[in-house]
Amino acid sequence: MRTSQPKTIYLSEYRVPDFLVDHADLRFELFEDGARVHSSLSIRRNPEAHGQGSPLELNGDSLQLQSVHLDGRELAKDEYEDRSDLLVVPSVPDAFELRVVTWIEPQNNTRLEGLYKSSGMFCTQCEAEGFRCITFFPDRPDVMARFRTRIEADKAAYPVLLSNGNPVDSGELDNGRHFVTWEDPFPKPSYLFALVAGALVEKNDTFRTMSGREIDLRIYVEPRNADKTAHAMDSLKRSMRWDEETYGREYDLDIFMIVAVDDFNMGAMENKGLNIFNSSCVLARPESETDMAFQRIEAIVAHEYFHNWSGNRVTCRDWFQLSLKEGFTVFRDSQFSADMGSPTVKRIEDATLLRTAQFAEDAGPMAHPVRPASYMEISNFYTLTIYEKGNEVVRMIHTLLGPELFRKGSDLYFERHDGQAVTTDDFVRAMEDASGRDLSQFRLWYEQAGTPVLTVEDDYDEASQTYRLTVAQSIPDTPGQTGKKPQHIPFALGLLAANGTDIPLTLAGEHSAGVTTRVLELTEKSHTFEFTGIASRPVPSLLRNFSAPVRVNYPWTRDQLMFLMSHDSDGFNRWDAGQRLAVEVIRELSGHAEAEVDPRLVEASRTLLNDRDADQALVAKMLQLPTEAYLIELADKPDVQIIHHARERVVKVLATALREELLDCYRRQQPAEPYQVTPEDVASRSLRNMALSWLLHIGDEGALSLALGQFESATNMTDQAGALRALVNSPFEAERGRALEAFYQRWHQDPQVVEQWFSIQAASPVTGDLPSVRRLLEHEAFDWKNPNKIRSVVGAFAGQNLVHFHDQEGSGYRFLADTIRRLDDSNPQIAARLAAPLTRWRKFAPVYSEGMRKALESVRDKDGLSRDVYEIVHKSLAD
Ligand code: B3K
Ligand code: ZN
Repeated sequence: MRTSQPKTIYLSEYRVPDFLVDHADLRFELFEDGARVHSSLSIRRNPEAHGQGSPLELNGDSLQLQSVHLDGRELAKDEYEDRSDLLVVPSVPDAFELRVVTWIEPQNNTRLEGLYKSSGMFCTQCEAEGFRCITFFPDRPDVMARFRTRIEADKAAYPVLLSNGNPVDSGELDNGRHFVTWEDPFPKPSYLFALVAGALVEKNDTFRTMSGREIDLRIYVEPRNADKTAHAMDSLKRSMRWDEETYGREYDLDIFMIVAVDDFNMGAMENKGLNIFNSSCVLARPESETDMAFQRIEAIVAHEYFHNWSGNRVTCRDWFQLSLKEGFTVFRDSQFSADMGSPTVKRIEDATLLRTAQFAEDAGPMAHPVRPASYMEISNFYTLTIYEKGNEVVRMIHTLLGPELFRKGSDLYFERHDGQAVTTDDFVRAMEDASGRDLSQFRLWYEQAGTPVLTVEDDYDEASQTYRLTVAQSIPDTPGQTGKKPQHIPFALGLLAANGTDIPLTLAGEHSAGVTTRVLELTEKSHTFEFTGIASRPVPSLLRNFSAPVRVNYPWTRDQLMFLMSHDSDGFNRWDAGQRLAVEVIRELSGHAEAEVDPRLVEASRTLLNDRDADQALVAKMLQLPTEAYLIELADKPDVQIIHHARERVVKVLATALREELLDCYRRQQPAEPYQVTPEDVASRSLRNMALSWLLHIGDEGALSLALGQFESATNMTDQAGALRALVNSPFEAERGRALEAFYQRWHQDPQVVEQWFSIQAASPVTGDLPSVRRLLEHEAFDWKNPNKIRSVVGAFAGQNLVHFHDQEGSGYRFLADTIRRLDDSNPQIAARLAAPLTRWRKFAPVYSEGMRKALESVRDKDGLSRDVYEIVHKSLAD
């Protein structure tokens, strides 16, 4: 039981390490009842450290220490101290070899940190602090060592033995055992260490780098998944080529390996030369995975690959700098995805995630800057702020510098810091040095939490033909931060003339350059910009392409929004105008059951459905109504039930009014075979499945037979799951039950498909009531030890099925609290993640917030709470 409060770690207390490790020579003896780890470290005092006589301290977690040798001599028990989380050797020379033997139990490791077993294979997850669960080590990213790793295991059960780098030796041992030794020539922090042992099949390919080296590419999977690797392999080759062309970055080892494992706490991990992936983020074939999965896999394969430079060759000095690698790498992968598909759609997807989930995080009790100043448990800081806002911050630098200077900056950064562990400040400095721009005020984006709000006012003077725009910024207070300074914000905008064309933008005192989108730089609390030569009152198109992660308030009329929807040359803002219109219409209905749905929304949707010339990928996005989560985020003291019903009504009104157009759309949108994940085909499938789901929502009999036909004959999972989801959310009870049953019978041997089957039900307002969700937890395919299964039922219920989760009696909250308490002992990282929906309790109307608070308190009162959950719950309940 935890008796004391977990410690807070502060950035301001950062000290360089007292000791450095040049080499780490590891030997793993893997058995069914545990693993013996022999570690031999060449250690020396860090010449830059202050405490020159300081004792050696190595981190450890859940280790059984068997022996310690210093320069070949075994230390007596009184020559070191084994505090469970630290091995202390008080007296050591300036340079020495330390040999430590530990015993660990991977088969009992349910936290999935360090070395553990997943479906019979051994695998590791060391970021952020998992290496200390394997052996004693200075487990911090600024200690970079060269690793040599020998793995020994039973040959029949574990024919494949992998670690980072290149294989340098292998051979047979007694008792049917064998070994392989790997050597990684690049010094790396312990968090990038990886080991895999299992009965895996290998899928091969090669890649010729820009300098002509041939790289051996391998994807390792369990034999049952052998037909699901092609897409990841293609994605990997595209990523490698793209990083050469866009950033001049070439791969450095001779082998690049990916391994798929079923039990994994997150998506994937960029271990040097040996990426380990959650199966659901790497394995796909058209029959069993959806378009969304295909796109996600391409992006994650790219992300992990890009880390080889942004993260591995240049790594983080400490975990406060996490966004140095994550924000930059998300930026790189989103540029890549934009280049591979539709840039506008990618931008819409990124902005949607940011505005729905990161803005909510930034407005809640866990709000923190992109570079946090303190934490209790670093695992809690793999957040949307670090990743997605971090991406936006790098994107703003790209916008301010332009692509050429940004590339100069990234070249300088990689060159200057190759092989080093650095800070976000080093990154910004490289950008400054390469461009000559001063980014000192811009650095506030890393230091200040909270989402800036831009309030825009305008005024047109016909006599002088000038248009004046005043933009004021304010940044809300967040826990521990008040009275914030104005930030440096790139604010892209355009002005539309009455005929829908862009007006050339000339500021007072300038000569016209004919530019129609300008990036204004906001640095003060308020700015007024005066545009000249404006013949009539324009409609402003603000924050084009979402040029900064901010909220914009401007009083567009609904007619202006309709106008922007059809005329704005900025695709993102066409979409955004539609979202704003829909938000207003839904809001207007909230709590007014009898109010009419504004016919303008119906007409705008009709126009979109009929517009065959428009980019169908954008049309598909524009027709999607804002999610409940987004509507809640925008509202003050939201009433979830009211929002849900208002949105439902709009769907019903649209589906009823547009029945013919939807049927026509369904028939028209038939992508050609074979299945391809092009923006066109994805849009086509998305439109037809949307049409189907709207029509089934209103119980349309004609659509029912279309859905049943599609469900039976679909040759890809996007269409099959699309039909299933539409049926599940329809009033056709018998058909719904039969489809769910048939789907499970067909796919029960494929865990990834079963996860979809779980989440379609758990996220549905129709089938996802709490008793039904509880029944899913009893299902034969559910497994409390598998994070994907937990996410697909509990995560889908609490994160997407808002009408049931926010049941006014509080049953959904109590259920989530019970789940968190249950998981806190076995897998604290997953438990802490699941708590996110409850942390927002203060935002909601009292009828909800009371129950949420009580649920949090019941978690707080559990004995022996993990540090992960402790931090989240205590910060959420703090005054
Ligand atoms: N770097 C890993 C995330 C590790 C999370 C540890 N709790 C994956 C990624 O961002 O690429
Ligand atoms: Zn990453």
